[in-house]
Amino acid sequence: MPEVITLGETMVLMNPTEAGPLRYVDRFKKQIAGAETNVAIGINKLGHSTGWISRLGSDEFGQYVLSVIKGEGVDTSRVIMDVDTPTGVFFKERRILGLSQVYYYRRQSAASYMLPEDLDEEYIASARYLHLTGITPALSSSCLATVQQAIEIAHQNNVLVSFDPNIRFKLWDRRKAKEILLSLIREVDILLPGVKEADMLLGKMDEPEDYAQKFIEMGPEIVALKLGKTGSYIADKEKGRIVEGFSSTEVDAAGAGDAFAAGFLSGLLEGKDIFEAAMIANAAGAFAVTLPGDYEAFPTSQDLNAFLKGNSD
Ligand code: CKP
Ligand code: MG
Repeated sequence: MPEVITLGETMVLMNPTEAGPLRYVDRFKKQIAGAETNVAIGINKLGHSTGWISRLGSDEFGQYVLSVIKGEGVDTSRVIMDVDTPTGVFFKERRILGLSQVYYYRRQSAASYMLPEDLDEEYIASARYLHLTGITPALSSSCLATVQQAIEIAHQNNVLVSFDPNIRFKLWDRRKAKEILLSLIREVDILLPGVKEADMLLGKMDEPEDYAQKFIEMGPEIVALKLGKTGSYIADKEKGRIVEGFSSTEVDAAGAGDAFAAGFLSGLLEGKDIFEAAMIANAAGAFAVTLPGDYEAFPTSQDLNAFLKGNSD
């Protein structure tokens, strides 16, 4: 049974091979993308077993997504293939001056129909970590109920829950996002927010430690606040500090947060302390941004060891 289980939607990504407004772009590379499978693939590359719970359409795109994820070594035995609903699709648009964005075609997708009854309790109970993100509860009320139920199962079975808020304003409005995400954050063990997400959830604060402190008061045992190239601020109930980041050449930032989560959970699985785990997480994040696509540049354990050795010489 997998050491880490994730749950969420993975879509076909139509990734333009050229920059510009999509009305002028006519070439795309077909890939797959989804925050939770990014994490599962990332942990797998670092040498630990992972499983993914979801629904896909029983269509060509669903078969494609399934075979890529299987091919990356993630257990897909609990994925439901649904004949009545389609696999989600999204497009990236690469522009200058922060105008890059994504266009989702995922409303009423197969994954948006996930239900608490889809969850195999024994499967989740046998894992060490359950990784969730704030994307899934934004997809539908049944997806929110599924996430809540998965957390409940994890708690009953001493499985630690890690959570990346991954706030997507294209999926829900600010007020609802804030209310639901804060209620979920109270239930998780490890929280992995970006600093902008922390601003949105808690209001602007002066220092990383202020956000971490506030989140810890709410419930999580560990907070890893992602600070971009600076690195991350890591805290638990007793201690906290910045762990410096690594520089790398950025080609595509999508997936960096997921590589961070993969590195952090892999570190914890190996018995590292929170600061060592954060160093691995920062390094995985530095790898992730170097290629187009979400997870293709994530490091293997050999890559990571060579990189860390090179950076310590
Ligand atoms: O926050 P990240 O850039 O790491 O997340 C990227 C993923 O799941 C992307 O793969 C996309 O499929 C999504 O986030 C999403 O639903 O937005
Ligand atoms: Mg993210």
